[in-house]
Amino acid sequence: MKVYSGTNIRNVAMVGHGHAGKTSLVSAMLYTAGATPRLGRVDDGSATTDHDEEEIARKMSISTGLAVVEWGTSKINILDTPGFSMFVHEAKMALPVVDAAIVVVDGVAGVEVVTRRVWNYCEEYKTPRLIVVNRMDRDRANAERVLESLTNAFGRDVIPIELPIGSEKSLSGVVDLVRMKAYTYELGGNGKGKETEIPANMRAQVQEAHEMLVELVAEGDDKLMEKFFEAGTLGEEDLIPALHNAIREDKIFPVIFSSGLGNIGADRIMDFIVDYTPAPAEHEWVQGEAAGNGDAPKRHESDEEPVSLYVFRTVSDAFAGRISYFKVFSGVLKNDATLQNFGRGGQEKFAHIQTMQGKTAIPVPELHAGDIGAVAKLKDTLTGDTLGDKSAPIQYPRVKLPEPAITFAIEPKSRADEDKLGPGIHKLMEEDGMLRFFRDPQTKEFLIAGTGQQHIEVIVSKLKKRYHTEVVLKAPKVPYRETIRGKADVQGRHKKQTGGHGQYGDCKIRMEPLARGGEFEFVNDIFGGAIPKNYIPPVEKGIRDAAARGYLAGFPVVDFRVVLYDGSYHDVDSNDLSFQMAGRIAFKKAMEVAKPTLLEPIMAVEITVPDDFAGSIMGDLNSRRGRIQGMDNKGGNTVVKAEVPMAEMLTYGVELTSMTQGRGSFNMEMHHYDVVPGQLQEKIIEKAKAERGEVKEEEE
Ligand SMILES: Nc1nc2c(ncn2[C@@H]2O[C@H](COP(=O)(O)OP(=O)(O)OP(=O)(O)O)[C@@H](O)[C@H]2O)c(=O)[nH]1
Ligand SMILES: [Mg+2]
Repeated sequence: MKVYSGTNIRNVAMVGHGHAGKTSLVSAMLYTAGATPRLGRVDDGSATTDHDEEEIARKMSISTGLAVVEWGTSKINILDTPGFSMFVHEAKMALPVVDAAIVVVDGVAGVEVVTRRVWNYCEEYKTPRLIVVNRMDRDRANAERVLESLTNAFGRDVIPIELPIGSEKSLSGVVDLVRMKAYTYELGGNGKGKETEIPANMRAQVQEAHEMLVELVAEGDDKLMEKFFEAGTLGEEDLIPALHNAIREDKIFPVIFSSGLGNIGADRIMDFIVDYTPAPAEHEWVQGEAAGNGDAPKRHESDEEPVSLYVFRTVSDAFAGRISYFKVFSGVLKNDATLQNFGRGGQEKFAHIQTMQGKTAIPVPELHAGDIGAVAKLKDTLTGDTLGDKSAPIQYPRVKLPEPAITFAIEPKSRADEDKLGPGIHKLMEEDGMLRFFRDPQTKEFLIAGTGQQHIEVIVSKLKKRYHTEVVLKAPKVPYRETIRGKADVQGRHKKQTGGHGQYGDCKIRMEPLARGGEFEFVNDIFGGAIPKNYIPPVEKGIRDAAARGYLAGFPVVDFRVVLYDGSYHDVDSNDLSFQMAGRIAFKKAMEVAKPTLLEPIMAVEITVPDDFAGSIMGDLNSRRGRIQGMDNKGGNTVVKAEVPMAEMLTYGVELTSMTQGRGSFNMEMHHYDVVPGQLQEKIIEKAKAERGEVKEEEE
């Protein structure tokens, strides 16, 4: 592959709702540009950017794939991102390294939930957008209706710069509303459009759409406006650069039409990318984060600046090891360069730099500012890291990801699996920013958290196939706690004075509840040496130990205060251990009278569903003991905020998917602890005791 630089580089991300045909369109572009010998298909596992085992098995993208086409004098790096809601954070992670997003919309469904989601990501990153209405060959595909849904959702700056010729099975080409030319294709052909006359029956419609476009472009530019008023129209020599600028500035979002499967219009998408989306060099600069000294360095995407690059993706390949995908934001990266990792310290050697065509590496001698590449075997570099010329430090901002929405307890199937589990998951975490693995300090279970049921299923499958580790998933145990609602005033005395060296400890305590979140407070209120100073910490320790082991059902006791106010000791027989025992006995006696009760974690949940589902979602939340906190309407979607006990949400992801035909999404985080209703307490206590095989501890 040739070396490209400056204005000959384009970086785009394919984004959009699942199944809109992003991956198929990438395959169509590759085939049309001669990069692959035949048209790859998602359905038979031959699509270049869905090459992972899991992607092929599930016929959907799971992580961002990279493809590259040489089109005319330009090189286009294409990042194919997943559209399924559980993996759509990958689209967000791609945006900082591209200069435009290709928003792919289904020709039948129009704007969908994830279309809006990725649109919002683009707004956040100010990413220029080109909208492709794909799958126009399908039954009931309808250009007019999809355009309407687009302008309804995203405003009147969304405007067609093409119109389709024919529809559904008779789709045969497109009319370019800028150049006013028609192109026809053979369905399933080589993808090269043949220039022809605009069909006579479309002329009036085309003329009208052309005028609308010209007016919108002229509106944004005073000089063009004048010219437009004088001449009554604008030529393509004016229109193309003006559109290019308007798109770069997010003032216009043009719409074109295609069929990925039928290979219609892929050549036009590449033409449009080259003509209308900005080259990296057109950005004024790329902003780094403020450094320790308060300076926020920035770089022009120019070969003249010191080399710097940002790692946006990491893959743990079972054979090649770790592969890091990066964008060169400034300077020229030469093969075999040694660069500094600014976040972690340490240096990395870039041996065998390459550009990726799906899973295939193509070696390159150097990569210029604005280009995207990959390298294997960096030692300590992970996604989000910035590396570069040691003398010119900079750190590009990392992408903020949401918190995981679902947690499972994970258990190895066998002893052999146990040893492999940790290392395997840690490898997977390198490539997956939404995967979490930790041990619950209270229940001692290993937990695995992710974006949803299917995400976790993918992880389990990867563990099995890549790392030959088999696991069992279970709903995680709810981390209940215990507390008190009443007061107590008790004595705890530990005495064993029969023969030999005796044991003696004695304390009097008051116990009272604290506000939620108050944890534990110990107050020493001993006057006159009823207990010598050195025996007071042992009393506290005895109480803490007993509280950690729980009273009702083995859950830690929290939110209470203990005041130690009296006691007695024995000159010979008293020691640390005896006072610890006295503390434990006092604690238990106090719990008997202080009205112990169970606490459960309450989650703050935010659920987004299409409006039609709002009613049933709220009803369902009620049955989960949820408390609705608010409701919001966001263009066709209802956002419900609620507080719901964690115990009722353990498998919510699956249930939400089935309640909303996969169109709902949710997020939740720990909010506070609250008292478990009486009738549930008994069940939980019984169950916990049974699980522990509880034998009541002997009174000391
Ligand atoms: N009829 C028709 N089917 C298409 C077209 N493009 C894609 N498909 C089919 O639609 C399905 C989804 O296509 P993909 O390319 O995987 O869609 P995607 O947007 O990459 O989906 P995710 O990766 O899950 O976000 C596959 O079965 C394709 O064969 C098209 O233009 N016309
Ligand atoms: Mg895909």
